[in-house]
Amino acid sequence: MIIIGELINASRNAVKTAIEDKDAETIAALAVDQAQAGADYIDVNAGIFVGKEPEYLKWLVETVQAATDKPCAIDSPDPAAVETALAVHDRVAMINSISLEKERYDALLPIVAGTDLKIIALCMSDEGMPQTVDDRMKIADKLVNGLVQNNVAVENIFVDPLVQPVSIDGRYGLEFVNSIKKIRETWPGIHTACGLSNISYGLPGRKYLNRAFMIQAIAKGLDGAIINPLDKGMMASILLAELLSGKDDFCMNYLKGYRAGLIEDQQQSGQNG
Ligand code: THG
Repeated sequence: MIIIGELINASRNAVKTAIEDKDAETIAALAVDQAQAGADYIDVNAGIFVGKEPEYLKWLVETVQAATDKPCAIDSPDPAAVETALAVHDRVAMINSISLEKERYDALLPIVAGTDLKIIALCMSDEGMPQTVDDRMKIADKLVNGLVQNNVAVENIFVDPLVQPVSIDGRYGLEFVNSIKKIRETWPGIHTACGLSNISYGLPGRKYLNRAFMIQAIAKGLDGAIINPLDKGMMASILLAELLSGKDDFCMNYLKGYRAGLIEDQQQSGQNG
């Protein structure tokens, strides 16, 4: 599983304050903690700051890079902000994300064309949110073809079929995981990713729903996720699902996680139970 740590997001109050105060120490600690917990990419999102997003995103990238050796996932729909952040990024970044929304697509495509950047392709268009597997596949088809025709390797594309709350429509979970399966069958070598926690929006007991959903998605082939890697219960769920889906040769990752104390009753350990 390719883990994208979600915690450096200005929609979280502590992060919003840290950005406004240019408090590099707080941001650096979030980057280091997530990297140590297993994050492969550190998501940076300053989307709530209208007008200042490019400046703030650049500072976040600089601060994260000074603190860890992990690359960033640059989380913005604004091509100007992406470009500013990329200019100071000194490793292979992930762009989060391109979509089929025309303005965003037209501006981001030239930025990623012919590069070896990792790119999340979000299944969203100007026609609104996709509902079914078919809706998602139609958007994914255009996104993947557009990227490949512009010399982006299939292996660098992460299709995000878009998670929507199961409290709004009881089929949203199913449509999502079935899309994961279809995407992985349609384009061998392609990756998938998602922001998972939307599934539980509007319901109590969110972390349990998120973990169960993660297990179902991994069973269908999900291999990337934007999550809180400090949630030990979620990290345990990932290890268990990958082991049971034939993705953990000789149980190596499971045993490593066990030794690190992930596989235990989270309530008794007092961690994120
Ligand atoms: N797809 C893609 N990118 C995305 C999303 C997506 N980026 C934004 C979002 N969705 C994913 N990122 C977050 C970031 C923070 C939170 C949720 C999703 C969040 N965190 C908890 C909080 O603030 O309380 C903290 C985590 C915890 O303690 O459990 O809410 O769908 N491509």
